[in-house]
Amino acid sequence: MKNFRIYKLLVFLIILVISSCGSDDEVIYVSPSGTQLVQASFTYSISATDPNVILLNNTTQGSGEFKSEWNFGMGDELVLDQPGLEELRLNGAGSYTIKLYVTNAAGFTEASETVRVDEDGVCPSNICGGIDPSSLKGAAVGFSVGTIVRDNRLTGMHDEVIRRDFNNITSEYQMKMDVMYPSQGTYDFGPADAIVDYGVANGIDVHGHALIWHNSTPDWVENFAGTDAEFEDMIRDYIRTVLERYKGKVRSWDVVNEAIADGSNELRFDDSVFRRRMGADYIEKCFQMARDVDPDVLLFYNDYNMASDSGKRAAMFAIADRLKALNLIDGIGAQLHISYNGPARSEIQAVVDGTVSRNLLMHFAELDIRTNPEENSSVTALSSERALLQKDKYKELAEIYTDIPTANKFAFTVWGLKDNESWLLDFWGVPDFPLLFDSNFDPKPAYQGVIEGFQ
Ligand code: 9MR
Repeated sequence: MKNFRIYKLLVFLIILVISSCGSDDEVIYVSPSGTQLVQASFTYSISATDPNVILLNNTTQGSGEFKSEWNFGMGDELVLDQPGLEELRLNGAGSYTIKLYVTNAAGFTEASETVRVDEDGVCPSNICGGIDPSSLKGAAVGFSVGTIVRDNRLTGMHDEVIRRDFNNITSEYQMKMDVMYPSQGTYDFGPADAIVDYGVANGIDVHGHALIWHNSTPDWVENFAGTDAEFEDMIRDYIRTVLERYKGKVRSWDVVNEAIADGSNELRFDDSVFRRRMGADYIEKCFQMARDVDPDVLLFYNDYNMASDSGKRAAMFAIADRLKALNLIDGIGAQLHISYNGPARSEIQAVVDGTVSRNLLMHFAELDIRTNPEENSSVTALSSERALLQKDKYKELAEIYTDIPTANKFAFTVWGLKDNESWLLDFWGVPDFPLLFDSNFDPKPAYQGVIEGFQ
């Protein structure tokens, strides 16, 4: 008798644990004898003749008698399941949670599915208009969504968020010359390999950034001891070594980054050892070197302030035209480090229009949107008002990008994952909140803005 009570208590506890651990989709009751178990389940398909109708298929299996009842998620009474497929018409746009309750001698079990409907009818695989709003990459149709990475930020939450939301990665600084080629004849590919391997292992495209950048030149290159011809050979060798190593693994490269001088819109001279040593056509030379090594990898020219500065934009398109005439360039990267209040939509559109009219790929390459750009600002937190203005601006960028012809789309890349990791904090020395996730990896309104803009 005592044993029987303990047995009953144990069964009660098991029922309690199992039912409280189950997800919303799954409530399991077992009989005290452990027999007559049954688990509710169903699938659905969209009717071939009416896009607003789904056909419910009760796939519950179990021994003995059981009763199946539907809750169609429209506030109705429970409806007894009929033999064969059950037809259900879902009229208005929205989400419907359909539940199936199955009862037998052991108790009842339940299964549920949420079905989305838009103006065209039921959304196949819950993706409306081709848009899957549950992630950034899901919402982006026909192009990639990128973020930046470091080799020591590829695990834990970084890894989870990258794999959930992004299908393109750019190394923030570890695939630049000063890291990969620290001294003549000695390469350090450790961090770059880790990043590229991560991309390959996870099916995420890798965008190489950046082969030639005046701001990431190692000292030995700045002070190169040989002749100009030897300098050029050294650069050819460097480009060959890097591109061969990552052939088939890196999909695209920024070959030259930020070649245009602020103010004059001429090529940088004093601060570019490449321009000084290789001549006014050094950009064409570098692109040619890259093309010769890997004709399949996509080659980009990347620069900043292309929207806000029409003079710089013209200078950049002049570079692109020279490269295009030689068939050496595939796309343009517009960095887009911008603010919540500018540049204007029309200025951003002008970058897109110039790129599309040249039949080049458009990379929105280094997106971040400052919320605290005012000089001498004492702001230390993100107000809800600024968060919404930032959302609007991200949405605007996403809309502009989405409207680009498919053949010219490439990637929409945000320069950082979460606010407290942005380069802008050090650069401006004031608090800011420029990215899509807050410091806890929680999506901000800006994240929603991008999803909305992609639709
Ligand atoms: O965000 C990058 C920062 O962590 C690096 O220290 C810096 C130098 O390698 O580069 C920053 O990224 C720059 C990018 O490569 C080119 N456009 C401007 C970016 C911000 O400075």
